[in-house]
Amino acid sequence: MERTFAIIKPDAVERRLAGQILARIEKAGFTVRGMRLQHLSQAEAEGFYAVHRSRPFFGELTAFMSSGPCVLLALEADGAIKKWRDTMGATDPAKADAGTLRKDFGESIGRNATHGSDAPETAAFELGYFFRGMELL
Ligand code: 3AN
Repeated sequence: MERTFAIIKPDAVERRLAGQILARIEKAGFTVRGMRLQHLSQAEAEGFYAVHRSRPFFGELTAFMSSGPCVLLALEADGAIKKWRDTMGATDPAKADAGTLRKDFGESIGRNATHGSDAPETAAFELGYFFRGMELL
């Protein structure tokens, strides 16, 4: 079993899509091991996305991610990291495959409904950034 870190982003929470996305997560076979509603500060979003600091969209990205509450999730499944990336679809909803979350719920490359760790090292960093060990059940 593997764990990955996921976010239901502020655009999706604001549009009241969190319940539908959680239902899709459970239907896909993930076990939720940690979950919290949190409104990130700009500094917390900047720390989370530190690897993207030099990208031109860093300011826009961190402003958006701190614009409203999001749902933070620890998800478990066999091959959870790839499985969750596949469930989300491509970063740009316009390029995402039919049936993926970003295709169905994303509005744009920035407001794309969900986040998922892209590798074991990032999953470990991201899970540890937002969850203490005793919060993961
Ligand atoms: P992914 O989240 O699929 O791994 P990355 O690593 O390319 O995608 O992008 C990191 C974050 O930055 C994503 N959450 C995405 O929504 C956002 N992002 C990527 N490209 C842009 C862009 N051109 N404008 C605004 N936000 C972007």
